[in-house]
Amino acid sequence: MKIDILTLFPEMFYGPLNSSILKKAQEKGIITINYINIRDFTTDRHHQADDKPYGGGAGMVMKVEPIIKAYEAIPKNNSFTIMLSPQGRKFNQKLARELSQKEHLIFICGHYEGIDERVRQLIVDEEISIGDYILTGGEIAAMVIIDAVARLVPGVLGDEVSAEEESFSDLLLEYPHYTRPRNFRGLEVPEVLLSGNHKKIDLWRKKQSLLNTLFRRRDLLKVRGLTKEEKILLWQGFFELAMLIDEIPERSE
Ligand code: 4GY
Repeated sequence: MKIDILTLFPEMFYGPLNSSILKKAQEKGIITINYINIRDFTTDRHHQADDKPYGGGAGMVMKVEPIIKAYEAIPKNNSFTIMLSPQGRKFNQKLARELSQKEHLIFICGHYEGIDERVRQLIVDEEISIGDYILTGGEIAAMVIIDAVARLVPGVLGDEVSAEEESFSDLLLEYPHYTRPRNFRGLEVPEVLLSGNHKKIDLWRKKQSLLNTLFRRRDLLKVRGLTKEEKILLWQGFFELAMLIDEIPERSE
């Protein structure tokens, strides 16, 4: 997958996108990230990439010409252009999956008050928002999307199964994870995980996922639905929780 990022602040990306899994993915050549400084495509004496808004008002607006010039300088034959803003389609795992099928993504990151409307009219395929809050620019939103999309590209995660095996593809939240030591400051790892009984472990994990999702995100469960087996597992988990009441000592009235 090819990724081009149009921004006035390319240095914002260097740490996050050149660490850990995305660093490896680029070293392996599975994804290629290219940074384009919009300021390099200004033509005036002061290299001005922004200007006062027509009609007046506070702040500055990013100029259309440098962005379009920067976009036109990108070699492309089948690209998909994304602009980040709170006005966009809400980003989620489904959209991440859609974008992971594209061969070339181009991100336009705005800053200041906004971007000249004509940029959207001319080159944007989809405007995306990562949530209902206002950032100082689109850069951090672009990084969030690139991270979520890149891990779905085949070969990016070392372990091929783990991208899709994970919580959201099953529309359930994760079960709790543990590693050594068995006891940390009195907190024990659940016995079943030490049993070596993989059928039992899978059932325990499924039960934990179901309980977690029921307690924290009932909205997800209502959309997903539950099989008969899953309902039985949940009732079982429920009963086991209820049994904890009996472990509490009785207190005189
Ligand atoms: N939320 N999701 C977001 C954002 C900042 C002015 C355009 C968001 O994606 N982007 O808050 N962006 C604005 C700042 C220019 C981007």
